[in-house]
Amino acid sequence: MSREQILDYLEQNRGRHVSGADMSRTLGVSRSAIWKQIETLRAQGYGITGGPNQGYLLESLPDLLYPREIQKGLHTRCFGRQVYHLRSVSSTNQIAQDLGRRGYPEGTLVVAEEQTAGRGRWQRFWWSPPETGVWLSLVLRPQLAPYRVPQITLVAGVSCARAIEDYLGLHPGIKWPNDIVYDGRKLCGILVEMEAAAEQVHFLVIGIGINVNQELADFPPDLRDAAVSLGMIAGRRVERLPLVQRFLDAFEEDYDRYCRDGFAAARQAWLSYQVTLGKAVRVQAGPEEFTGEACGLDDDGSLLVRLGGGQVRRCIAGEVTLLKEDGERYDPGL
Ligand code: BTX
Repeated sequence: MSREQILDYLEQNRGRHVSGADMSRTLGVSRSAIWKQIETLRAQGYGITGGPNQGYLLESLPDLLYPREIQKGLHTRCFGRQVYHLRSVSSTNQIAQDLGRRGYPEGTLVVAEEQTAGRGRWQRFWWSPPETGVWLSLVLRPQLAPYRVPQITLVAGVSCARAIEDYLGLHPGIKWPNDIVYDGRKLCGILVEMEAAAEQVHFLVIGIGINVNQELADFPPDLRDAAVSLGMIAGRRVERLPLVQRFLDAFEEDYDRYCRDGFAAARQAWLSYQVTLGKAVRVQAGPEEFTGEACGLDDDGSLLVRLGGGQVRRCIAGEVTLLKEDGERYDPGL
């Protein structure tokens, strides 16, 4: 008899007390063994009332991203079919990279309640406090040349925006390449890391961080003007589980389409969320910095920027700050 079976049993009988004796008969184990497992489930956050003599009632599920709970509502073929859940970890990308090197299959998911050294792009940090956000990483194994990897980053951004929109009815924006923003504040960040040879990607790790239930005062002072959470926008507590499930469903669908048909569909979808084009921008690309007007998204996902002299520059990777006409920062420019 596994803990899982007890949970299934309680779930099938949601809303009514089930007697320890009935459970013991159906599952073929002693009442004291059941009681022990119930104690463990309680420690894991399942709200189970009652005892061996009163019967048990499952009142609430934990607000934690347990593999079982994620997988119950998932419609994917392979994303999230293998899940590693951690209470606290340095970085889910770090763990997913280790798993990738050890040959774990496409779709392997690492999800944590907290990251102590969450990372952003260019060695920046990603603030990931306990139980208030979605901090996850996926291992992917696309048949892809490394130069096309920035497109997958855009695909992930679109899927994330779509999941948020489907779930909460909010229309978030995407700042090139893939900051998900709301009213100019950062809601979600995406970090793609790869291991590749010259011609072929070995595997990718796609890391997604979504702020969900932090309040403004919870944010570190230097992020308060620039960051936002879904709960702050919705004005209520937002459940994380359905968000994770919708993201995995959406991303697998978009990723499969990308692998099959190329970038065109994701590009169109990206355009429907973007908040960068038509704006004055400053671009930091490696050691170079230039300003101009963001004037298009190229077929390969590069940002096109028209410089003062009319010349158009393509930008494959870089950091974009939206500017006001007078060159002042327009967004908080994280
Ligand atoms: P980024 O380099 O675009 O953004 C990092 C910058 O964003 C930081 O320098 C800081 O100013 C700001 N920032 C840090 N934390 C937050 C936050 N919680 N909300 C809003 N702004 C913030 C974006 O990098 C990529 C982030 C990916 C995070 C995921 S979480 C799961 C996975 N594991 C991991 O270590 N990283 C990824």
